[in-house]
Amino acid sequence: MTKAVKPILYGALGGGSAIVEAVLTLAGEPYDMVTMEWGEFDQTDDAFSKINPMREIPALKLADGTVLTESAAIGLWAADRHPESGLSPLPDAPERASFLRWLVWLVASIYPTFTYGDHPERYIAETAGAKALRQATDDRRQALWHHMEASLPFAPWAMGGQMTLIDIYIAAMTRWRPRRTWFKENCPKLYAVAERVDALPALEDVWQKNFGA
Ligand SMILES: N[C@@H](CCC(=O)N[C@@H](CS)C(=O)NCC(=O)O)C(=O)O
Repeated sequence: MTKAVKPILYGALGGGSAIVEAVLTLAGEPYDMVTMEWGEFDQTDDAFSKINPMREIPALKLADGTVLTESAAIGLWAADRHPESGLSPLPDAPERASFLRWLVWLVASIYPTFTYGDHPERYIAETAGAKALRQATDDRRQALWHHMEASLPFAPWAMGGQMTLIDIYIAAMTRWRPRRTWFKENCPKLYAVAERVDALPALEDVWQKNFGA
C-alpha cells in the first residue's frame, strides 16, 4: 500500500505558520512541517525561494504540488475540506458574510502593519525614517485592534457561538506586538478570546512549540 502524501507546511517558530499549524490541527488535516530559522528563509534560502519566491511563511505545499501562500487562503482551504470543524461558517450561515469581512480584515489591515513595521528598512533607507515607520505601524495596529474590539459580538467567540478561524488569528496575533499584557488592559474581549483558545487541549503543543507557553 502506498503511503498518502501529506501537505508540507513551511514555517518558522512564532510566525504566521503558527496560525496555520493551529488551523490544520483543529481541522484534523494531517501535515508535515519544515521549520526554518528566521533570517535564513527570508533573506538567503534559495531552496525555499522555489516554494515561495517572496520568501514569506506560511506556505503550504499540497500533495499535488500546488503551493498555497496566504494564511487566510490556507485557512479557508482547510475549512472547506473539513466543514465539520466549524472553522468557517457554512456559505448559507447568517454569520458567513461578517466572518469573511473580518477574516480578510485581519490579513489585509492588521497583518500588513507587521509587514511594514518588521522590515521598515525595505521601505525607508534612512534610519530615523525607518524607526518612525516602525512606530507608526505599531500605533496604527493598536487603533485597528480597538476597532475590532468594539465591532465583534464576542459571545463567547469572536463571531458568536462558534469558534472560527478568526479566533485562531486572535490567539496567535495577540502574542505579537503589542502582546498580551496590552490586550488584557486595552482590549479585554480580544484577550478573553485568546485565553479561551489557549485553553484548548488540542492546541497546547502548537502554542508551546511556537511561543513557549
Ligand atoms: N499575508 C501573508 C503575510 C505573511 C507574512 O508576513 N509572513 C511573515 C512572517 S509572520 C514573513 O514571512 N516575513 C518574512 C519577510 O517578510 O521577509 C499571510 O497572511 O500569510
